[in-house]
Amino acid sequence: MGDLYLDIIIKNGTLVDTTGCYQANLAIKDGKINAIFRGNKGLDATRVINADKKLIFPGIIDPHVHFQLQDLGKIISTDTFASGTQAAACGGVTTIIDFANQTRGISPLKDFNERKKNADPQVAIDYSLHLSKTDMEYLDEIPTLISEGVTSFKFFTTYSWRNLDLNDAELLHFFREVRKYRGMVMGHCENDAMVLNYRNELIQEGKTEPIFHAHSRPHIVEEEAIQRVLLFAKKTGVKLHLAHITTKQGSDSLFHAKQHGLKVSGETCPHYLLLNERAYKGPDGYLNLMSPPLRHAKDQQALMRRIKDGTIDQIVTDHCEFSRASKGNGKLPFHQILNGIPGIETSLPLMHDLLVNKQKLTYPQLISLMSTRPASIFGLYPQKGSLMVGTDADIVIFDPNLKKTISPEILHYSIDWNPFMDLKVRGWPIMTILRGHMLCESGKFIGPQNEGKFLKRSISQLNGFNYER
Ligand code: DUC
Ligand code: ZN
Ligand code: ZN
Repeated sequence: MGDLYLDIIIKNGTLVDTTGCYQANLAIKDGKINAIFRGNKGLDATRVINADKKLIFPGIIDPHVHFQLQDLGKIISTDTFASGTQAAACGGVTTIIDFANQTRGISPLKDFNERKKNADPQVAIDYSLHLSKTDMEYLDEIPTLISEGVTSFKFFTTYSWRNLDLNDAELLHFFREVRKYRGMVMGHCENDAMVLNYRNELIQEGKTEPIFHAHSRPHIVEEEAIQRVLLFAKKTGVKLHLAHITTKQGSDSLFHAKQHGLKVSGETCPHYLLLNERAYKGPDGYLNLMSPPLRHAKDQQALMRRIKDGTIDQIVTDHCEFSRASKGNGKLPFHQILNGIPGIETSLPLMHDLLVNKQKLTYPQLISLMSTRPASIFGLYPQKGSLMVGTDADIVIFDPNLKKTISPEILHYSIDWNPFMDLKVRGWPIMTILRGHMLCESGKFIGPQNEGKFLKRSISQLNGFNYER
């Protein structure tokens, strides 16, 4: 059978990419998509999968996750790169981008190398890293980082109490340097002084329950910071990506910036679309703290409009998993509770149910938001984010009619709680394939545990835009 003998043939499925949905068979050989064809063609394979009434998606890409989060050198989140990437695979995710966080005063190259060394032996799916820049030292390492495949540089406008923020002068200087080397910046945008001010007022008034986390970071906190960094991006010409937009005002600012021709993109997360401030009430309210905080129905409707009109480019999870104990078991004031919730395993089924089943977006729109745009924004397309012959065979087989109720028991996280507890969805991934390796089948991780590889990204076509020379 020679070259024509294939590893996997997926028959009778409906393939989905950004151009449309079409009935075809897909063949995999040596980790790549080898053929897309109709009929029989006399091909044979080690495994033939009948995907009748199933959808075939390119692997989901989540370019904003925090596995094995460290603070001051200590791991504080509950997952590891191993457990996190296995849960991701069970949710149909085949590529993540995590972060190497620069420790102030330390070489970011060193932080990057350590983070990579840590992740490499553990990852079940492919991954890349953004570099979070926390001071003005070592800006001269940017070109070396870019040549190592780190092309996106994160900044924070807040978290001064954790030494993560850059001030305005630093931001402008940092943007100019990244622009010089043709990279892109990605921002967590909240006004630090306002957060501190609101927070102190609330604490002085004895208002320390979880709901006051949201009150300490009202809409203006996000709106101001987004508008400021957009101005800085305009001034310096750097490509800018806005992380986790939560407000109507933030998404409107992105819309106007795009209309004015800025090289800018933006994202939101399933929790901002599905949960609101009410999730901070009740005995488990403390678990749902993240930043920026959950908002109101009006914001959810506005975000949905900006998804539909193409302003919001991608859906990411900002996955950051903590146990009840590490969140303080409900005994801490809001400003001492660790921020972050899990989301990576449920993002595809939740977004399929919300965006396709309920909001009537098309399957190509869903795949654009969760695979193709993330790949193209961060320089992974077309190797990732497409179903094209010759590209990586990262595939999700999705049953659009399989019904599930979200609960910790059906998920692969290492925690006993979930922010989307008891939500019912129709549609669930039933197989996940990474470069031809079957990783998950029928809700179980069955694949090789460390088949994942580091993806070196290149600056050409980052954000879907080229810098003019
Ligand atoms: N906020 C962040 O900025 N990072 C991780 C999780 C969170 O809630
Ligand atoms: Zn953030
Ligand atoms: Zn984050």
